[in-house]
Parts: sequence; C-alpha cells; structure tokens
Amino acid sequence: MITSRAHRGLCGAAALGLALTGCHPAPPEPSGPSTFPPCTDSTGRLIADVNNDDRLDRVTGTEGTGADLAVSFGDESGFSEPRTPKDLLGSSPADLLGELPTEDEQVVAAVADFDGDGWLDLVVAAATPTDVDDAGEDPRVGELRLGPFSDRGIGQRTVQPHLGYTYGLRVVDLNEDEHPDLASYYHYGDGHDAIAGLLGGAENGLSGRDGRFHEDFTASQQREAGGMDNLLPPAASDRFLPACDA
Ligand SMILES: [Ca+2]
Ligand SMILES: [Ca+2]
Repeated sequence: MITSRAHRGLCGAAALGLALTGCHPAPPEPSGPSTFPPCTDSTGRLIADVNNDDRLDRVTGTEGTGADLAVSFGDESGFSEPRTPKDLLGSSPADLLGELPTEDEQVVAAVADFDGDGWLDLVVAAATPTDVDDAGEDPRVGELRLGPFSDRGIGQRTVQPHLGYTYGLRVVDLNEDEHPDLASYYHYGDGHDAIAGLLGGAENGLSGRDGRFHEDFTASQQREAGGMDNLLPPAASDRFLPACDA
C-alpha cells in the first residue's frame, strides 16, 4: 500500500531534480473546520471551500454514478472551468510506479465529508472495463483523499478503501446516521456486478465493505434494471448538509 507519505517522498525526489512529473502540492493543512461549512444550494450543488483558499467552490453531478461529477474552484473571476474526475485523478502514486492508464479507462469520483472533520473529501477510482471473470480485486486507482483537496485532487492524506474493481461511485445513506456513506458498483466476476457499501465516520473516513449492504446482480438483472444508475441506492449528498440559504 502506498501512503501519502510515500507519495510526498516521490514528489520530494522530484523537487531535488529527478525527472518525475505530476507532483502537485496539497492545499494548506487546516487548523480546524472550514470557515465556510459545506451546504447544498437549491439546485442540489454542494457549495464549500474544498481547497482551503477562502474562496467558495461548487460541486455538481453528485446524483449520478460518479462519471459526471465536477468541481468548479472559485477564483478571481468567479469560478474556474469544472474539473472532471479525470482532472481530479491527477497523478496517482500508481502512475509514479509505472502503472499507466489504458485508453478506455473510466474514472469516477464522489465527494462528501466522510470523516466528519468539516472538510469535503474526494473518492476517486480508475478502472478499465473488463469481462474477465477474475479481473482482480482492485481498480488501478481506488483512493479516498481526505480534504481539503486541490484542483488536481491532492488531499491531506490518502487511504485505500476496499472499493472493488469499480465503475460507479455514489454518496448514499445506508445506515441513517449522521455520516455520508459510499456505494461502489464493481465488477464481481463470473458475469456478475455487485454493489459494496462502505460506511462514513470510520477512523480513516470509510469503513471496509459492510456485508449488510452487499448486493450482486447477474448480467440479465443488470439489463432489466437498465444499468447501474438504477441499481445503486438513491443519491443522498444533500441529506448530510444544511441548505445554503437556511
Ligand atoms: Ca476554494
Ligand atoms: Ca473530511
């Protein structure tokens, strides 16, 4: 497992003149909760300072399966161009170790304050679609980057939750407590896909897969349902944040 410390070490090597690309700093470490606590506006966007620069940012596309998520960072002229999951994937430690993306790799992301420190966190996963029965347990990248995080998706600390070989991520409410939870739609093998449920509020932000929320689907069940969009539990980002105009 590559920790954020290892990542910083590689970036430190780059700073010493070694030819490594893709090293970007994390936002400044906060001394407490954000002065702009996250909220949801009337159109369902998340409004928060996600990168700790004292400017409000906005997160859209939280209702889908993670492919349409976008973060617009506040700047002098208003908001920057929305950053996509691929932008937020940035350069992962996996890249630095030579595990490069394929052309048809899919990148998905989800944003919520999973560890409850008042800063939004980023989950990002990158996997190449496969029909192989035994695709392996993990996608090329499957990381929780604890906020505040930068426009390259660099967080304060990176942990590797057990997402499975995932193609879809959604913030959901699995156990009706105050913490947002995560559903990962992943390739299970043998013609099946499955949903893993991970609970927010755990020591590292997200729990391991919780067997109570595991479901798997045959190919025909997936077709009948019309795909993962309809099989994932309903999106619940707004359930964990106050309304911005309240
Ligand atoms: Ca900001
Ligand atoms: Ca957080």
